[in-house]
Amino acid sequence: MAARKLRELLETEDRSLSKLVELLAELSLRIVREIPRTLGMTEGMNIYGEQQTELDVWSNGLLTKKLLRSGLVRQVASEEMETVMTADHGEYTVALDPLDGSSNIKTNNLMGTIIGIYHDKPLPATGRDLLSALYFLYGPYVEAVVGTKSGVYLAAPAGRGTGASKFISTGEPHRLPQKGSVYGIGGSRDKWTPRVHEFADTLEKKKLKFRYGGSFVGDYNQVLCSGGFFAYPELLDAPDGKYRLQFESNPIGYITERAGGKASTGKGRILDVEPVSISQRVPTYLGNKELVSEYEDLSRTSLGLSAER
Ligand code: AFP
Repeated sequence: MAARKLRELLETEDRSLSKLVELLAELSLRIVREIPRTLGMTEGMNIYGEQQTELDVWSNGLLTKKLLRSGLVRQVASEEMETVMTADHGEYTVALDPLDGSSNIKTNNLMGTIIGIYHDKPLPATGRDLLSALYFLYGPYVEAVVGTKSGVYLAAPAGRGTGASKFISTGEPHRLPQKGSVYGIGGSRDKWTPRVHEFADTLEKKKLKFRYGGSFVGDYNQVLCSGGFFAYPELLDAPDGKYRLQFESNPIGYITERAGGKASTGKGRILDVEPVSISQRVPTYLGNKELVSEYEDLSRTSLGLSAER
């Protein structure tokens, strides 16, 4: 299949969605340009008690303002805001993690922007209702990973022109490789539950290579491209793990399923979790179907065991 501009590829599915993704792609390139100029921390905390970087605040402001003024988006919720923001009109609802992995700024490691797009659904919403989900990975190059009902497209700003028109995709939907070769698991090892330890041992025995950098988009992208398993699991002191259902687990879970993989809370499908609040967290297990199912089986059989290792 011939290389295609991302905008044109999405236009064949839905004209307005293509315009929205075009705007997001443009903004992602602005965020990347801003990274070296805005390296500091703020005094502020987000609603989860995490200290915000200047770039968290700046990118949240940029995305929220531009989306609400676009005429396309009626509601925006963000990991960095306590309340859902509303515009007078627009057909889409957007859930944002404006700068995932922002604590990686000081070490110049991977970061990204995660976006869930719904058609006219109030937030919080179930992942089942997502129309599209995407992320931009800020690595050696900016990569757009866009999941829609027809599949997952990877694109890089390798074309001519400015902003979003530059993003070029092979035009072929991406699938998780059948046999996985890498894995990553977040959280401190001393806080992993016995079943998470046991499953990490299983993955080692299967000769998967451990790769972990502390940014969801960066770590997940390795699994999407090489196949394998990625989790931010339940922890002994945080049974719901770290990831926010609306802003992290649902969008990446959607992309995983569209690429032929599986996205689980350890007990069931992430996209089926009924949301109880905008800030809700869920344990998150993603990757090749057989591996995620194997973890679910282990989880079922070990339920009721003591948390001591
Ligand atoms: P920050 O945005 O504060 O850097 O958090 C990033 C994150 O939510 C996610 O991107 C990482 O996978 C995870 O935290 C890393 O957490 P640990 O440091 O606990 O492994």
